[in-house]
Amino acid sequence: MVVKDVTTAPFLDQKPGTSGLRKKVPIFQQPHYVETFVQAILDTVPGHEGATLVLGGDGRFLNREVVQTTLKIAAANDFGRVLVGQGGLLSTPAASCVIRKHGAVGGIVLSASHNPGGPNGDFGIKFNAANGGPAPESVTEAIYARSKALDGYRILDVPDLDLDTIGTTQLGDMSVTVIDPVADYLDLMRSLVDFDAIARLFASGFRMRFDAMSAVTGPYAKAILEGALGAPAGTVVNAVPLPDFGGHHPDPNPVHAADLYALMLGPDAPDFGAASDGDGDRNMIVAPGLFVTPSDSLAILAAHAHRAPGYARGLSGIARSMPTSRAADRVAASLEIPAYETPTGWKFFGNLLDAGLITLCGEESAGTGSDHVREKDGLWAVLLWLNVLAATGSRADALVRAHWAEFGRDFYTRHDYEEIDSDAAQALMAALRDRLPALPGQHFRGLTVESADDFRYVDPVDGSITERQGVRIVFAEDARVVYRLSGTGTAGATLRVYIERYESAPERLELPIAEVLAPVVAVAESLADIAAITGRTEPSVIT
Ligand code: VG1
Ligand code: CO
Repeated sequence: MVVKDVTTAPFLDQKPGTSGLRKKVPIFQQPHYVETFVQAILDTVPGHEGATLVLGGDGRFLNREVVQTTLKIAAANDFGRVLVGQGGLLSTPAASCVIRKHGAVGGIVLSASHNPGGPNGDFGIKFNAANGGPAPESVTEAIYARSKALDGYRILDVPDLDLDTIGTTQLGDMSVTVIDPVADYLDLMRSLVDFDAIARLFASGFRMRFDAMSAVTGPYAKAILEGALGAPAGTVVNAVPLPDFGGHHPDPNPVHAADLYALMLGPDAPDFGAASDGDGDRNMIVAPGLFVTPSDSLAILAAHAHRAPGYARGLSGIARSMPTSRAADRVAASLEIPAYETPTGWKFFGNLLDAGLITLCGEESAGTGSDHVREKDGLWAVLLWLNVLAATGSRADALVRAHWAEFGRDFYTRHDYEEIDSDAAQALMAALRDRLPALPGQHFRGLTVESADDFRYVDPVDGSITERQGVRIVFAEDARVVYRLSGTGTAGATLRVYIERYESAPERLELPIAEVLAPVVAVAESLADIAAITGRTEPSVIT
C-alpha cells in the first residue's frame, strides 16, 4: 500500500455554515478541494488512530466519488475502521444512529440536504461528532482554521472499493465495512414506536402517501412502511434516490412537494401524507385537507409522545429554534416541563440532549427530533405521528383541530427572499439592528412593538455564547416577526422572514392564514424596507 503525501496550497473558503460546508458542485470538483477539507476534518478529530469513522451521504451527484476519496484519506490517516452505507448511502439520522451505536469517533455525511443536486447543483460535507450530532461551532471553527493552514494531505494510492456488496474488506491497515444503511435505524425505530399498533392501523385500511422526493429516505421508507409495517405497495413514491433528485428541490414543503400537497388537499386524499428531504432529516406532515406547520407538528408530537413506548415515561423538556413558533412552549407549560429556545441549526440542541434537559426538539423548517439520535429525523417524526394516530384512533386533521382548541393556534408563515445581493442583505440586517433600540412602543398598522432585539444565546450547559442569531420583533398583539440570513445557501444571500400570530378565540381558529397574518406581513416588509433594499416586491418562496 502506497501512502501519497500530496502538497497543495490551502483553500480559504472552506468555512462550514449552519450545517457543514455547502458549495456548488464545480467548486468541490476543483483539484484537491475535497481532499483538503476531508484532511482538515480528520486532523481535527482527537484520538482518531485506530478509531471508527462512519461515512455515507444522500446519494447526490459526487456522492460516490467523495466516499471513495474519504475512505482513502481515512486509511492514510490511521483510522482503524470505517462503516460505510451500501452504495455510499446513509441518511443523516441513520448516520447519527450508527455513530452512536458503534462507538465511532464521528462521521462524515455527504449532503447539501434540501438544496438541489446534479452537476450544477449543490454538494456538501459535514462532520458529526462522537455523540452523533453536528459538530459544534468550536469544532467547525477548528476545521476551518485547519483548512486555511494545510499545505497538503495524505491519501492511499489504491483502486476504488466496491461499495455495493455488504461485507468487510481491508484498505491498508484499515477495515472498511459496507453496512445495510437501514438495519440499525430500523432497530432503533422499533424500540421507540409501537410497530404492532401501526401495522394494525395499515391492516385496517388506513392509507398514506410518503413522498421520498427521489432522495435518500426512499430505501428507509420502503423497508419500514411497506416492509416492516405492511403498508400497501406504492405507499412510498419517488422512492429511488437519484443523483439530481429528478431535477427537483428535495425540500419537503407545499411548494416543492406540490404533488403530495395537492393530493392531500384534494377530494381523494388518503388518511395521511408525509415527505422527507434530500438527506432524510426533515419531514412534512399533511393531514387530509390540512397542512400541518412544522411548529404545530412539534407541539402536537410533544403533547402525545407519551402514547409511544419510547416516550411513555414522559418528556424531560422541549426545545425549539428561536424562529419556530411558540406552540411547543404552550405544551411544555401544560406538562410543567422546561422549554428552551436555541439559535437555528441542530447543533445547538446537542448539549441540551446530551445533558438530558430535553427529550424532543424541533425547527420551523420541518425538522423534528428527539434524544434517540443527535440529528433531526424525518421518518421518525412520521412514525411517531402514525403511532399517535393508531393510539388515539383520531383522524390527523381532527387531532390538529383538537390541539388548537386546547392550546390556541399559532398562525405561521415564512417568506424567503433567495439569491439576493449579499451586500444588500447585510445592509438590510444592519439597518434593522440600528433601529432596534427605538422600536419598542412604536405603532405600525395597529401593532405595537413590545420588544425588539438581536437573539443572543447562552448555552445553559456549557455557558458558550452565540450572538446575532436573528432580529426579533415582538408585538403586544401576540404577533412576532423574525429576520435572519440563511447559513445554508450557496448563491448570494437568502433573507428569511418568519411571521406569526397567536389566536385563541374559538371563532378565530379557522380563519384563513393570509387574513390573520396580513397586517404582520405588511409591517414585516415595510419595517425592513425589503423592496427598496433588495429590489424584490415578492418573496421567492412562501412556506
Ligand atoms: C436551514 C434551516 C435550519 C436547518 C438548516 C439545516 O438553515 O432554516 O432550520 O437546521 O437549514 O437543515 P438556514 O441557515 O438556511 O436557515 V438541513 O435539512 O438543510 O441539513
Ligand atoms: Co436535511
